[in-house]
Amino acid sequence: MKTAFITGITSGFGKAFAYRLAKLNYNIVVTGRREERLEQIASDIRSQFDVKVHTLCFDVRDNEACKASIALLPAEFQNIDLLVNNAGLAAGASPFNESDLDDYERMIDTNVKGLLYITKLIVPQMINRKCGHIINISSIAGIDVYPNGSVYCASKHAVNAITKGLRLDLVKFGIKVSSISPGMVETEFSIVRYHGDEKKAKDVYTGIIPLDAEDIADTLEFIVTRPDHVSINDIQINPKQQANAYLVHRILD
Ligand code: NDP
Ligand code: 8X3
Repeated sequence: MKTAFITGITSGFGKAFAYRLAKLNYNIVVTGRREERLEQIASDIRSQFDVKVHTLCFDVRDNEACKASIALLPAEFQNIDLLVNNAGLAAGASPFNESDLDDYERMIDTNVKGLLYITKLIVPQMINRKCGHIINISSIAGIDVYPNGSVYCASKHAVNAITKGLRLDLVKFGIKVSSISPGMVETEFSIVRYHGDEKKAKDVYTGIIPLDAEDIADTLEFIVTRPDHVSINDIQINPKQQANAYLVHRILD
């Protein structure tokens, strides 16, 4: 059986990935900061699927916590075949001159530095074993830049550069590196972005049918079920009503 390590499974894509990979018969290591949710999801997955689930509760922005958690992985979870770097967020949506430096730091520390901390810790055993697959969750924001989103977009452009760089450096070890770049998907993403304002978060999806987390889990399933010799570099997936990062056709009555 293969083992997957998925960051940020307490909601949204990560939660859907955890169930999907368990369904595909992966043992999984699942992470997040909200411990109660993490344990509840892990226990539900154990009750539904005949797989092993190990939980690690830590903040990906804290490199010492990343190191300590991964160092304590039980032997049976140490050979990680698939790393899904999913934990991430947007914080705020305002013009650069009105936006908040703390929000920039949260996004860069989580989306870029957190992804690097985790990857740095997991890649060495992939290199030793000359196999493995890394899937980074990027965004349409890594392809286009939209108004009021410069730093979130910058963080996802960085994810794309890291993805391409990893692919160049790891190809000789037989390690595949992919990314998924979704457009608008209704999860807790917008609630987090608007600092808990549920009305503003809901308004993001007015007049459109957004994607949902299962659509992104379908995309992940497609990538991980290709034959070993096939590497999917990136999949960009939008709702039908979204043409690019800033052109959305809303149907309002
Ligand atoms: P959610 O807010 O629903 O989920 C985010 C997950 O990331 C949570 O499980 C959260 O867990 C975890 N997380 C956030 N910060 C940290 C941290 N510092 N340390 C550890 N875990 C953390 O959002 P989505 O599922 O929508 O987002 C998942 C990824 O997809 C992100 O990288 C996002 O940028 C990207 N994305 C989202 C899109 C969307 O429209 N929804 C579109 C394109 C990309 P906890 O709070 O428990 O730590
Ligand atoms: C999240 C989707 O459109 O807000 O990455 O950039 S979007």
